[in-house]
Amino acid sequence: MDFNDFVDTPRKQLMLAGSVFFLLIFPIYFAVMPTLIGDGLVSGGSSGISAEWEVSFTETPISLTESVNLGDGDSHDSFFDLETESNIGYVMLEISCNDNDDPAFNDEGSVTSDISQITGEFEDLSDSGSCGNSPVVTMIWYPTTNYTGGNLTLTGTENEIRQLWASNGDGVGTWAATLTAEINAAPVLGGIVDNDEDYDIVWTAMTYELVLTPVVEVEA
Ligand SMILES: [Ca+2]
Ligand SMILES: [Ca+2]
Repeated sequence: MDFNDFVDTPRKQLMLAGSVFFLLIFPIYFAVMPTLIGDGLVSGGSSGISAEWEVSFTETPISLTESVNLGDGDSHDSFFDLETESNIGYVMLEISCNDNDDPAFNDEGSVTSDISQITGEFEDLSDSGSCGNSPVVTMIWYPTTNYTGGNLTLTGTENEIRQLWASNGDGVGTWAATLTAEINAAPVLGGIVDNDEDYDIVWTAMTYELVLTPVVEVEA
């Protein structure tokens, strides 16, 4: 039996061609498939592919506003209960006042925070200012490091970027601060022209959802 015996009919030729096809295609299939699986499917679908992404933030603020009237040396404790499942970009406290009783003798405010009831590593802040400036005191904390809310273009896997831009539960709890008023009155004979001030206290937590859009480069 020589080679011609394998190919002397059209049916035998077809069978030989089929055998050769599978001899070639199986090694190629098994060589290529693990590569495809390793890059994409096993390590989490599309999130495993490193790519360039347009990163933006859909922001939703959670706010608390209160107003207090304080006399000289009076203090007020303000509490902001923050519970959210969302990521928290920043938490800001702004205190303002507008002393128009005797504008040349501006009242003042001193603020000390208390972060002892907050999840995560944060530092207490302390600051003071004059009612001639608005706001008198601004304090800000970042549960998401370096958060600005501005758009970014980043390269990496989707998982890497979502881990980078996350607050991981930090920042929830009861934010607290104590405001102490200092009233400065113009020295006017016959009466006191200023003995109190109205302070506005605004807490804002900026929560966000991450929006990732792959950057598709169109070849010219
Ligand atoms: Ca005053
Ligand atoms: Ca006043």
